[in-house]
Order: sequence, then structure tokens, then C-alpha cells
Amino acid sequence: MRKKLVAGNWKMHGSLQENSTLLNALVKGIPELESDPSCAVCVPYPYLASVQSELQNTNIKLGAQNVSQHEKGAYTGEVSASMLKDFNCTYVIVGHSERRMLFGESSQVVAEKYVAAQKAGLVPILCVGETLEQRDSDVTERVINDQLSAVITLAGVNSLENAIVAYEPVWAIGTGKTATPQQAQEIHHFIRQGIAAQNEKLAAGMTILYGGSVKASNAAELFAMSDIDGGLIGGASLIADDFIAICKAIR
Ligand code: G2H
Repeated sequence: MRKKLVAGNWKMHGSLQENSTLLNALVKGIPELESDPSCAVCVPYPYLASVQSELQNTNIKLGAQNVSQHEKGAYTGEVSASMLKDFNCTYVIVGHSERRMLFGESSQVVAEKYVAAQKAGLVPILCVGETLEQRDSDVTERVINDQLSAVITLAGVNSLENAIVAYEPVWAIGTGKTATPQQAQEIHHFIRQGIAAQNEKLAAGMTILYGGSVKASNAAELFAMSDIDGGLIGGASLIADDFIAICKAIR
């Protein structure tokens, strides 16, 4: 049985007050969920401490949205993986397309972040995905292969045992355009097959999330696909009722 996960990616949203209202509703709405399938929220750095304390004794796990590739040192403004561990983070997102595109993170840097996260005992949620232009030029598979290869070259294929892959087509992120279940399944299958060629058992057990405009209304049909093991949810994770419905859709 593959582990299922619905993770919220709050991006740069929230305030102490808004977070508290949202988390109160989530804790009330998700109490009956067992720890597997899991539910998590990936929050902005300044809120890690308060969210950690609000999630104590709940089944909702905590994650961050970015991490430094460096362990410690003179890196002004950066946050290390061991710091995230101090706040009891389980997950950290690495290689989100917004980091790759807006902050110039190369696949090599993403791979280094992935390694740093695992070294500290965090589970990296490694995002991969193609732009619309790449999809239209028929290079989707090559792009995804390259993004995965950077990690596999640096950390080895077996490192994926302690990681989660999230397929997020860039053209579906925050645009309201969701990949159809078939489009998403096709790429999830491609990812799993690619890993299977190197380690069949690992690929069969690997959790692969879909991300990109997942909503309460389309989560169930996406999660019903055989290679989709959950979702990375942006906008809809900020609306309590929607996120609760999406978490329930993975059961
Ligand atoms: C993709 C996703 C969450 P949204 O970035 O990572 O965001 O659901 O808003 O498209």
C-alpha cells in the first residue's frame, strides 16, 4: 500500500490571526482522519512556531516551503534544514516551480536542497513539472526526466524512498486550469515507470502527488487515478472547508 498525502502549500499567505482561524477549523474538521492518509500544511517560516504549537496532538503534520542547501554558516536570510527540524517539521517542499522560475533555482540547487533536507531527517516534497511552452513543444517527459535526474545523480535513486515527488504542471498552477485526471495520470505513470527502470520495488511504493489548481470539486477524480497518491494544494488549502473536503477525498 502506498502512503497517501494531502499537503497544503500556503505560499506567502496568512497572518497570525488568519492562520489561527484556519487551523482551528482544520483541527475540528479533520480529527477523525487517521495519520495515514496524512494531511500536512507547509507554512511560511515565521509561522512555524505558532503552527507547530496549534497542531500539537493533532494528526496534521507540519512542513516548510523552502530550505537552504547549506548546513550552516554565513548565508544571510537563509534557513537550514536542522532549523526546520527544530520546529518538528516533517516535510519541506523543494523545487517548486515558483522557486525555480522566480528565484532562479536550478535543478542542481534543488537537488542540493533535497539532500540537505534528507540529511536532517526531513522528507523533501520534490516538485517537477513542465511549462505550457514545453508541453506544446512535446518535451514534457524530457523536462521531467532532467529534473528527476539531477536529484538521482546527486542522491541516488534509493533516496526517493524517503521523499515524495509532486508533479505540478506549471500551466496549471494558480491558473484555475487543472490537468485532466488522464493528463495527470499519464505523467505520474511516466514518472513511476522511469523510477521502476532503476528500482522496481521502490517505484511501486513511491508517493507521487499532483499539484495545480486542485479544488474540492476535482480532487476525488484526480485521486481516483491509479498513480496519483494525493495532492499538493495551493489556493484551496487556505479555505478550511475546501481543504477538509480535499483531505477527505484521498481516503
Ligand atoms: C501549485 C499548487 C500548490 P495551486 O503551486 O503547490 O498551487 O493549487 O494554487 O495551483
